[in-house]
Amino acid sequence: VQLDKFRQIKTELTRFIMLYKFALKELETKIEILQEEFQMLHEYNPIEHTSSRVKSPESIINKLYRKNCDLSLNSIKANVRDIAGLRITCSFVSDIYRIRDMLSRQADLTVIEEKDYIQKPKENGYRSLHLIVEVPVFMSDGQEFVCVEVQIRTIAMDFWASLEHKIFYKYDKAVPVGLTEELKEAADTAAALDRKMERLHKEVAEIKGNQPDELEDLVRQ
Ligand code: 0O2
Repeated sequence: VQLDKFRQIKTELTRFIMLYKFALKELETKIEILQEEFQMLHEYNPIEHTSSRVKSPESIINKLYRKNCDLSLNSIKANVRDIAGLRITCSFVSDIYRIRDMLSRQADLTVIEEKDYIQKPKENGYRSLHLIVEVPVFMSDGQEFVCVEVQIRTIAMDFWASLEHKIFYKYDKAVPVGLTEELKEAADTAAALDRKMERLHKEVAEIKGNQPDELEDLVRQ
């Protein structure tokens, strides 16, 4: 009887984790399509790169403990909405919102939460746009809706966040005050760089917009 129970739990768990992997695959495909279409129509790709991960069991359990929730698949599904995570790194801040809008318009995807840490950065300086989106996953025995956390940020925001993450864990979450202040300053410098790059990008786009393109040149000849 115990062996049967064990087998059943194993099957349930495998299926549970698979759902998140499939949800990520679906979202990744959506992003690839947007990238290709954008490149074709605008000769410009707003996405630098993407990465994805499925949260480790240790990290899921830690989060459940932190939130004081019980340990069951239903509780995990309801309380840990970043089991599947997709990170999209863009060149410019305006691209972040452009991608958010493009995703929101897709009929089979629902944005159920948005946290804008760009308009309202965290106290430590962290900036990013976080979306919790729900995507349908079609399995052999029916359809399930699965949550994915999408983090959209610029290269500068990503650079900052990865260093901060390393420092945070190096000091076992007790970062010295001086370092915290310097990190905050670095976050503000990164934000200033983002503003400057955006302005330059717009200037270049305007100049390009006033120049004849290859087709116009061909027609003229
Ligand atoms: P990992 O290793 O990326 O998985 P909630 O889920 O809404 O109950 P939570 O988890 O605080 O609460 O959600 P939030 O604010 O959306 O942040 C979740 C994720 O954003 C984190 O995941 C990080 O990836 C990233 N993040 C948030 N704040 C910071 C920060 O100050 N610095 C850095 N470097 N990253 C941050 P995890 O689960 O913490 O880690």
